[in-house]
Amino acid sequence: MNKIVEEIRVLLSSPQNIVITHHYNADADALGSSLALFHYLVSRGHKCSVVSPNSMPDFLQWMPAAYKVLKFDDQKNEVVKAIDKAKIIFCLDFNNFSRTKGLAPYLQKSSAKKILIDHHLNPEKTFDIGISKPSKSSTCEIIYDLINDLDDNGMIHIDIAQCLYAGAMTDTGNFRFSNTTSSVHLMVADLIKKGLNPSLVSQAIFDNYQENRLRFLGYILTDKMLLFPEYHSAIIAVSQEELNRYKINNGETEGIVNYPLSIKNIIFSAFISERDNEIRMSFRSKGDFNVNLFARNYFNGGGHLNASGGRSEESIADTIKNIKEALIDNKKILKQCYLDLQ
Ligand SMILES: [Mn+2]
Repeated sequence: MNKIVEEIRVLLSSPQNIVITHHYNADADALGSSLALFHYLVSRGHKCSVVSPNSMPDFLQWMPAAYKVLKFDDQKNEVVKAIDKAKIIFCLDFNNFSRTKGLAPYLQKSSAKKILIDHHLNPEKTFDIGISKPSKSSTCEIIYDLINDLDDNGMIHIDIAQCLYAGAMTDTGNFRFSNTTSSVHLMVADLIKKGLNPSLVSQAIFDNYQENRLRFLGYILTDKMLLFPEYHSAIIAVSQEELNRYKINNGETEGIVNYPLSIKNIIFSAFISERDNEIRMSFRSKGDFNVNLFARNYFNGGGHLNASGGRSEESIADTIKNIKEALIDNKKILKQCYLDLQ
């Protein structure tokens, strides 16, 4: 028997006050895994709150019980109260407290047992119990495994299934990325047997945008995508002014970084956006080009082998320049990774 699972089994053997939290700017995996775990723990008789560092994007509001999520940026008192009462804090889809921004000090000073459940590389060693599985498609899949390991597969109802599917679908790029394992397909098969309708979840996430988001996409792919064929790379950078002009909200740029990878010879893509005086960067790759390392080495970030993020304190123009220099540094590796894919 797995020691960590047994420890969690003991912790959950009597009703507890529990907080579930995830990283800043929640995506479908962060929110989906949190709400799936929430529904499961509530069914088992625990008192549970999901706490988010900031407000969630519109395309995730459909998730069952999303309206109950407490947001630190505008419900600070309720969040602090929930953390004070908690005996257990589940930390999902991040492995470094700094990823929760303003919420981090409250989580760190809490005396609750902190349980990490995550699939990013290089976890921080500050959690009491850790399930860190970078080989898994998503945190949602690890939550599914945990529920199974606790012998509660029969408790997975439709709300849990929808949340789990949403995270696994988006973190695998609709089951296209290299993290699309047999285990994630087996999970999906089981969820469908339990009544999940995959196309409803897919529509709720991907077919719910306003016109402006598609116009924006057209604009940036036409006018803003820079290609560097010699490095098999692409960079897209958008300013705050451009986001304002197209009324693009937080979260609505999600996934845009993947578009350049559909070009035949491109194996690395960077998306840079300026918001609230901060430059955020997303990196994606195909094959063996390690963007976790790339983000760590050059941009104070990290993530997975083929998907990562970073930050820049500099202007957009200087950030583009820095990425280009990093690409020059990696020219040989990029070429080799490209050739390996042919
Ligand atoms: Mn994830």
